[in-house]
Amino acid sequence: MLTSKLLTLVLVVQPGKVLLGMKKRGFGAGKWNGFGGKVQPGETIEDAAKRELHEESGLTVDMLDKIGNIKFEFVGETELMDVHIFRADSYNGEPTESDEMRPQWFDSDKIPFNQMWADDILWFPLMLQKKRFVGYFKFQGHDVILSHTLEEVQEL
Ligand code: 8OG
Repeated sequence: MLTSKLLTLVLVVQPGKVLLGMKKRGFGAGKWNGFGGKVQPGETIEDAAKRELHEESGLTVDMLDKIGNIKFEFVGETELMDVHIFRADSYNGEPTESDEMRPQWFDSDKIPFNQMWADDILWFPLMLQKKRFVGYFKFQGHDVILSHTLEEVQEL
């Protein structure tokens, strides 16, 4: 049976650019990504998203827009990763390197997809257009997508 683990992911967006962090250690190390991590017991998903954003980038946000939910299955593992994705269009503070992430702004047309999770190239365009989406990706290892679904939705 598959159990699932709740995770958050926040993309900070400004006109024409998006903030990513180079993951320095742990799961997804060596990849550019948004900021996020595991939801802790007793915490709402949105509070976890804000906490992880702050811990990893130094930024605080008042408002997060819920934009996506993707479930990831890794062949041979019994735990699904249930990732709740948010977009922030305004923030407070300056991006600051943490133990886990080195933040950097990227032009929206120069996102380094070849150094990111393989699914990101499929849903980043929706995220940048403020569209909402749900998806399911089945991975073999960390680089190969065996099958997936991805659809735009009106509400999450
Ligand atoms: O706590 P930890 O850093 O291990 O959390 C993993 C982070 O990676 C969390 O923010 C969710 C995110 N993440 C996945 N899979 C994928 C993916 O395929 N694409 C992107 N962009 N992020 C992912 O767990």
